[in-house]
Amino acid sequence: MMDNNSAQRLPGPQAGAVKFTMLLAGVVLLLMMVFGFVMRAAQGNLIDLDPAMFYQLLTAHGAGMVGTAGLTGAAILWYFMGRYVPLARGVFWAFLGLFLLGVVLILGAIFIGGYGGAWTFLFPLPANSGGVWGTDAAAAFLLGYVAIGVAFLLLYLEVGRKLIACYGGIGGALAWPLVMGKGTAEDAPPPAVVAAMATTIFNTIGTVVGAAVLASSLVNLYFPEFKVDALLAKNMIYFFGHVFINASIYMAVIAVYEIIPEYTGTPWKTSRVFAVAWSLVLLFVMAVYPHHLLQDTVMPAWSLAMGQIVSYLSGIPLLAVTAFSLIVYLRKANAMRWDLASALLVLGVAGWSVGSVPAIIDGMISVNKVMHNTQWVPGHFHIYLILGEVAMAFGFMMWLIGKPEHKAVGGFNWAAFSAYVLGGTGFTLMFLVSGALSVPRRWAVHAPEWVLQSQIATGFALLVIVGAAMFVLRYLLGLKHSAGR
Ligand code: HEM
Ligand SMILES: [Cu+2]
Repeated sequence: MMDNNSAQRLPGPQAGAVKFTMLLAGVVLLLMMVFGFVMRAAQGNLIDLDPAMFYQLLTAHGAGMVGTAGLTGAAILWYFMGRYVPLARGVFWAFLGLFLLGVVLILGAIFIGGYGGAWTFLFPLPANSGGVWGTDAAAAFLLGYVAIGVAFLLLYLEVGRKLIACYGGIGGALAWPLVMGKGTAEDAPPPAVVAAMATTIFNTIGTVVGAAVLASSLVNLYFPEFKVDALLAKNMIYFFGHVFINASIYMAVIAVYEIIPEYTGTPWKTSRVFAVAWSLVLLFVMAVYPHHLLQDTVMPAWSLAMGQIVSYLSGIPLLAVTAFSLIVYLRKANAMRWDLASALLVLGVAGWSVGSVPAIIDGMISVNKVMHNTQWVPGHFHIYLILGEVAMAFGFMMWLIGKPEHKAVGGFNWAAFSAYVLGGTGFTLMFLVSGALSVPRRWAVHAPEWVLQSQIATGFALLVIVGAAMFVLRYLLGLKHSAGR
């Protein structure tokens, strides 16, 4: 274990690999945003798009965005864990290689094979395409996910075993002595380690469950007599999908814990409340997934009731590890220095916290009856993805390029930040408005009375893309001078 304070000043041991990954991620985010823009423009009748192509874009956008969110989260986790434990370099390259292999398979399945069954690959949709795509395309898509799943398992295996070895087991890394009132805050692992240990555990479990349902779906594709229980498959898929996308955000917040102290000069220590909240996050993030199945009346009633109750409760530790911790910390700190990196990181925490509110609302059975499968759903998750996870990823990228003059909030940077925040807010609000008006989600063609909302949203989407393109450009130009990180 390295001394926490001296570790803070060292560049990440695999800074080059991480910087390269973030560049790839930035470019993919932009491309996927353009796909999103095209879909919204088609819903607004601004362009003519073949519905089959809409579903291909929807699939690519969903899988591509969720995958990239995971990729950026994992890169952040890897970068900062390298400050505390000795990580084997080859593992990150294997992770990236397998990840890219998965991307190639998925893109091939969609744009060569015509697969358009959405990122959730809900059984038996991959197999029942109604002639739109073939079995091989479905298999390539599922195999792409398997490659990405193996990539994540490898990464977590390395991070998990090193944390366990260096911090005295899982309990030690999760700061359980502090939770029990035995240890002191001085001896507790730093916030980043607690977050890394918790995400490693729950996303490993989520990925293994995902791998199991992927494997059964793959066998079923070629041997239909091997039957998969549809309800069980749905449970496993939503468990995996829910846990994976949440993990991407919970990994990205490590950047906030590690970088913000540089802007205040005050170390960020693990407190007892913080440690308790992270252990609750670890449990709740897994227990809450039935909120995706509230309309499945065949589910046991207790599990749906649990989904709703845990949905309410999980807001508390979520806010405790994000907004509340940040506010408590900033009050202790003397002064906060603002630049593009710190502004984006704080935006990420705010966007994540705000986005959890419409999510919890939709997790209520009485509301879900009305809002299920409306654009309310993409409304809430685009808030905590565009203004949450992706904002934190961009914040990390801006911090990586070092020099203060590249990050100062003024001129170019201010314009980029404003476009991104304004665009992101307007774009997601239009989804929420459409959802409140019962506009269904995932429809290629919109009824005339829904078109105006889609058109306004398309304009805001353009603003988001302009802002994001400016961040990526800034990053690219700044990379040359980024040797210190
Ligand atoms: C400029 C930014 C973006 C635009 C214009 C955009 C647009 C869209 C549109 C139009 C949909 C389909 C809505 C419907 O169901 O009717 C969608 C779905 C989705 N988006 Fe985005 N999006 C953006 C950013 C993001 C980001 C940053 C993420 C994640 C990191 C993301 C993840 C998703 C996911 C997971 C879906 C659901 C796909 C499905 O229903 O299968 N999007 N987006
Ligand atoms: Cu969920």
